[in-house]
Amino acid sequence: MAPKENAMDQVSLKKAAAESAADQVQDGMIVGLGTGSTAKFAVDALGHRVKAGLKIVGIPTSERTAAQATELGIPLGGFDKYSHIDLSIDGADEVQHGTLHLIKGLGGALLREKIVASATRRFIIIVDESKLVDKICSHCPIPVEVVGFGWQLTAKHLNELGANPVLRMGADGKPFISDGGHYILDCKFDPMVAALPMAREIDHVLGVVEHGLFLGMASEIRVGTPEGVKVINKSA
Ligand code: A5P
Repeated sequence: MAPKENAMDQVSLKKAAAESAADQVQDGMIVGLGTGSTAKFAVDALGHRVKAGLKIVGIPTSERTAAQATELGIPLGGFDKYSHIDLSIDGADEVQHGTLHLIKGLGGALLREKIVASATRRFIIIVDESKLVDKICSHCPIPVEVVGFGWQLTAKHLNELGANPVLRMGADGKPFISDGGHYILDCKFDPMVAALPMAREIDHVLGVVEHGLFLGMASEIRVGTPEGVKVINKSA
């Protein structure tokens, strides 16, 4: 298949997964709105449903998503008013078969994404098949959000864990700054079967704000495949 055709297919598979997740949203729900190219389709679909009369409040995981949702007329709220979220829909960079552990944050929104996910009752992840892996860190680095002050020392300590950290740069050639005002170190560890020990090690590095390992958080994965959207549940 020609690369362009292949890319088009991937877009429609992401869209199908996103729309199937948006169909799960019901009237009256507080909904976590994810960030990234797949989550964007889910927010679009919710925008259409809101125009058709669906009553929800969205809690966005980034300034980007907040702008998109506002444009679409989706009412937004925050944790000043709501302490739980009924359902969140977000993408992922890797999903581990079996455990449903995730890497998130290549889009730079991992901190807010994790806060939203942690308050969520049903966390639906939408991906195409290319995101499914047997080992965490098979294709992607683990994004680690760090404070700017002394980031070089934080990087050094992460490197001692085998992270090979690379400071993420923005399109302007300057360090990428997250919505929380932090830097991101992309950490390409060797592929691992058990991610929990590494998550604990990263948690203890001074200067780390949060990392992109989302362990045990996903309730279900909706995978866009050429045969239709496949749903993988946590217990499966
Ligand atoms: C944003 O910070 C990320 O966690 C995204 O949700 C993740 O990178 C998936 O993005 P895509 O749907 O664009 O692949």
